[in-house]
Amino acid sequence: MGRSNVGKSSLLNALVGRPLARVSATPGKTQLMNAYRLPTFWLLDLPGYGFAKADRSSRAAYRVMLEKLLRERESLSGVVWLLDIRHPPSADDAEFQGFLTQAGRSVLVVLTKADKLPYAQRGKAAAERARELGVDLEQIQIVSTRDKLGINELAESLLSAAGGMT
Ligand SMILES: Nc1nc2c(ncn2[C@@H]2O[C@H](COP(=O)(O)OP(=O)(O)O)[C@@H](O)[C@H]2O)c(=O)[nH]1
Ligand SMILES: [Mg+2]
Repeated sequence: MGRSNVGKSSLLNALVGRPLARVSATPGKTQLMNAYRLPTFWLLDLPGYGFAKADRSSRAAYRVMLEKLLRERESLSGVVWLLDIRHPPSADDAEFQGFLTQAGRSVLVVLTKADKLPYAQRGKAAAERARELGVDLEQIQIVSTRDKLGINELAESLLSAAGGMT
């Protein structure tokens, strides 16, 4: 889950090692919830929030879908929440965090597009994001699909998070 254009589909493809999910040249392309079945669990690629062009009724429908998923889906073992490593959480991110907190879901924060920052700045940026989000640094993983950074580590975390829930 995460903002439109944060890198959800790219990360999903990097995790499974195949181009299953469509990576958008134009933001806001993934309108449906796409489910991918892996050997021991499913990955859901959700439509991103914060797409400025969406009209009011589709925003409302989106919110209902999201709240229903987070509140009611018993088989949902956790949420992988993607944020761009370079930017503080937006108002849309804060709203989404509210949904997550209310639903009491376990969350793994993934900071995307690390290649966009020089190596030496990544640790500091991650610490800032952790502080802004109010989460422990250990709850955060840094990835770059472009540089194939952190993908295996994230896969390990997902496997262990989903492992007890099959
Ligand atoms: N530099 C860089 N660009 C990325 C990375 N991951 C995704 N992108 C680019 O960001 C844009 C949006 O990616 P996409 O996966 O479609 O995002 P989604 O809307 O969240 O599914 C595309 O142009 C991707 O090529 C990354 O790790 N590094
Ligand atoms: Mg997408």
